[in-house]
Amino acid sequence: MSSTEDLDYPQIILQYNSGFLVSKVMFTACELGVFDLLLESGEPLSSDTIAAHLGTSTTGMERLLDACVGLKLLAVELTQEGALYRNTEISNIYLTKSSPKSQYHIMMYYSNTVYLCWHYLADAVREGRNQYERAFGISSKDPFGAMYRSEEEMLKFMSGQNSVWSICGRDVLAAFDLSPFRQICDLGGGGGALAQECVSLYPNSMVTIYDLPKVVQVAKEQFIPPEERRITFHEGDFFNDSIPEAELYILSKILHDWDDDKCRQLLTKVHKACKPGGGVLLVESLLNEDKSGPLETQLYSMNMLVQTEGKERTAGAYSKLLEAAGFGEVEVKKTGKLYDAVLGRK
Ligand code: ASE
Repeated sequence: MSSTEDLDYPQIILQYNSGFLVSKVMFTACELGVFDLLLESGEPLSSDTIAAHLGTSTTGMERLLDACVGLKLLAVELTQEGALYRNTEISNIYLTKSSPKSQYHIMMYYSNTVYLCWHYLADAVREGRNQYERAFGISSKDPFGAMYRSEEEMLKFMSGQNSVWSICGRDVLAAFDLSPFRQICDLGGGGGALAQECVSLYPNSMVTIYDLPKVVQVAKEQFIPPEERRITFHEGDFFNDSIPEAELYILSKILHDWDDDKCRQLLTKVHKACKPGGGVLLVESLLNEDKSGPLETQLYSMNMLVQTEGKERTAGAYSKLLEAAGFGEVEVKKTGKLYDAVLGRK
């Protein structure tokens, strides 16, 4: 701590105290369409104009905009007509709905679903399990039954997961040279953004998206263009149904949903289905071996507690799971971004 800092109320406590307010301000400005309007308008706007366009109160909107300025998500200039607000470059790229790198959908998922589960974080820690019963009044036995409790929730989750790959997809797929693998199966591939990134980076690859029938149906109808011939679909439940043969299996943010037993069960099944010489690519956010961080991953692990049966793990822990299932020559690549890559071979 620096000598100028007040020990009676250190900066770190002040900041963490209001951390959740910060998230909700950003989520709310996104949800109400503030960043979209300012992008479309092409010129700075007053809070009254923004409030009128978005159908909100003027008093609420002015305060929301000012908080966004404090967060550096908006810039303000004082003119004769009063304060005028505009997007920052970061907001234009990541917080507008139409941008190719938009994080809008994951934010809406955090704001309207994840946020409600986190209300019961203390209960989750006491009980060591997810909080669907308290948050939504539904059984927590089957986490994906709960997460996909309605078509709308499933769509929000799929869109949210897809938006992450616009930022990290290329890095995790380029971490290893996957060009020798032609026949790829993306287990739990969801909306298919990673599969699309894969066929674009490796033009000779064919990717089968394996997911629950209702997920595959939505992926076909709403996410993957029908002219994309290099992507096919396989409907099933990877714990209870058979897994098709492939040269490479991608398990992207799958193992973090499950406990060690279920992970070993799934990886053993994948190992049996895998062609000799083939492999498995795990895409996950890796914890440091010494438990020192990264903070974002430690927080994700808490989120896995409130939402799933899983947790985030170290590269060492994933290597052990792979080896227990029969995979060898395990290699780890940290990308420096949120998600990393672990490759095992049969
Ligand atoms: C899952 C991923 C997520 C299951 C539940 C989830 C995400 C949010 N909720 O496999 C997206 C990634 N974010 C986190 C916190 O891991």
